[in-house]
Amino acid sequence: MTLLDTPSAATVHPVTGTVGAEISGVRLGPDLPAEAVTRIRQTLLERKVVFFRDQHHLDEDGQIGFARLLGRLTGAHPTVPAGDDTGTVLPVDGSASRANQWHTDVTFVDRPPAFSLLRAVTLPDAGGDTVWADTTQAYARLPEPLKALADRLRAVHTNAHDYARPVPPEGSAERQHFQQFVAEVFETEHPVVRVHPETGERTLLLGGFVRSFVGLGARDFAALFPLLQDRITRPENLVRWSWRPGDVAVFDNRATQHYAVDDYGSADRRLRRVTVAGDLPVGVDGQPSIARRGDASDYARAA
Ligand SMILES: O=C(O)CCC(=O)C(=O)O
Ligand SMILES: [Fe+2]
Repeated sequence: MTLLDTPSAATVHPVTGTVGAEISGVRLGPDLPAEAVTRIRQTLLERKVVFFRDQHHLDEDGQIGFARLLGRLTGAHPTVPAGDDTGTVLPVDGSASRANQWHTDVTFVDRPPAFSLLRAVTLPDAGGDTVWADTTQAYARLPEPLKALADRLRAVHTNAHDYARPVPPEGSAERQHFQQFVAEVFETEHPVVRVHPETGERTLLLGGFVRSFVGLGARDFAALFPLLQDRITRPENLVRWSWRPGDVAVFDNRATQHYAVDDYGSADRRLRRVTVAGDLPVGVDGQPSIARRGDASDYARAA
């Protein structure tokens, strides 16, 4: 018997063959029964992303309270100011920034979040989907020689990463967000293959904050990074979600990357994000990640 047919009030509906599941029959909130929390967590570890429709009752406190059932929270963000009094909610607003770049959340610090929870607030009439990639499946689907190569690589991640993109125009909301984002520079060395602390599975840790590979020059990095990153974003590893009002998505940030599709023009699109604190990643050789610049201990221990 797999998890997908364990009896419970919560019903699990796979969205693709391997990644993503919609869970129905639960009303999210701080007082969710322990049995439902266990089932959600197990489904999350198995399917990497879980979706809940029609959570119209869920307000900001409810989102925070539910997130706490999955673990201690981080601060809203290491550099971007929180959007609430508790200091744990990150406003996601298309007028300030659009995450149309593949990434795992906050990998530029030494302890990236374990889980991210997104709650839809205002959505465009059409478009504005989010796509997730399963980095565990991506690793499992690598040919053996590429696994062996990845197993031994370490990468440097930084939030001052966006050299390739033009700096937004002065005075714009995008410029203000960009300046906040890079106000303090963080740099962390992570293993490219991480052993997941809860499942023991090997999973690729790359994404848009990676700037270099340890021991390799810029040319080798430029050749090798796309080779591995493009394996992650193959369609077999993806799940795409079309948001509706009342939706909540929770993802295992240790086993996914995501991308916010920027196809909704000037329409309003706002979500609220809360993140659950994560461990220090460890590579297949047992070597942990190393913070090289910036102190994110306040962010990781927040609330
Ligand atoms: O806008 C989205 O769908 C996702 C934004 C994002 O990357 C995040 O909140 O971590
Ligand atoms: Fe993100």
